[in-house]
Amino acid sequence: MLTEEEKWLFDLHGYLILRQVITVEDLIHMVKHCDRWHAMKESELPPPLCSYSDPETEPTAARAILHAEYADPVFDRLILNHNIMRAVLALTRERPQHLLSALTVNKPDSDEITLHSGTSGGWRNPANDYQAADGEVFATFINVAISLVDVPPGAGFVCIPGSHKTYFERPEHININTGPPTVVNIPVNAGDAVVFTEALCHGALPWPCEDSPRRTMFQRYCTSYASWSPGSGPKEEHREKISEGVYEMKQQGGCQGPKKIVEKLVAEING
Ligand SMILES: O=C(O)CCC(=O)C(=O)O
Repeated sequence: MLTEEEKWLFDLHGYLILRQVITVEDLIHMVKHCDRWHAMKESELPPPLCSYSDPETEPTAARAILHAEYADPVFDRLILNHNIMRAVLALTRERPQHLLSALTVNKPDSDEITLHSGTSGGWRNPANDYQAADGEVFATFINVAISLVDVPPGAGFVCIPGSHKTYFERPEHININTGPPTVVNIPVNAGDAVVFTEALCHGALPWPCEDSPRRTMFQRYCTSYASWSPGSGPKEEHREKISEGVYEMKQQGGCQGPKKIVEKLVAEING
């Protein structure tokens, strides 16, 4: 699924940039829906859409609207996007579970997104692991940041390349503004995706454009047999709003055999 060079890069850096993973039509559609939903109050969002934090009570937090796939088929099919699944299937050894989608808007006055990872703070989350072995790369928790806008240099995603394998605690003075070679900014174009393991130390630089916000769709996947959180899995009460394949992709599963949707995706991607 991943080329030898992609595996080498992911092992070295902890992330991979996938260029132009969605069509221009889907991109335009997603931006339109993103702007429409982000203009709504929390109570106006179509269920089960909801925000991490209600903008009325936390106005400076970058608002992330969850579960867009239940409200629109273009967001539903994004979860099974072949260009993205190629990486997710390889990284999970064909045992993926879709955990959460978060359609996020960052404005110049949004709170800073400080450096963090699933392994920082002196606590190593056993469900957030990275390994390379048997000629493959393996990650149990993957975040895919699909940018819906062009992100200029000096804004957006930053990370400490290689930090997914770090043993030592990060010195306190290292932060999102530290700059290269320690903290690297990844400018992308609309339609590009950054696939990274949550074990990678990452954050984001403030958004500079007053007239147009940064819009990103974050898709989170884990290995289907890792118990990430008790509530993970499809929302049964809204089951009819998502496709059969996405429903299965959201289910937990054993490590023994691949899900049917995975077999289908592998056959389609391998052509
Ligand atoms: O805005 C970004 O690019 C960083 C987002 C982030 O830190 C996360 O999704 O965990």
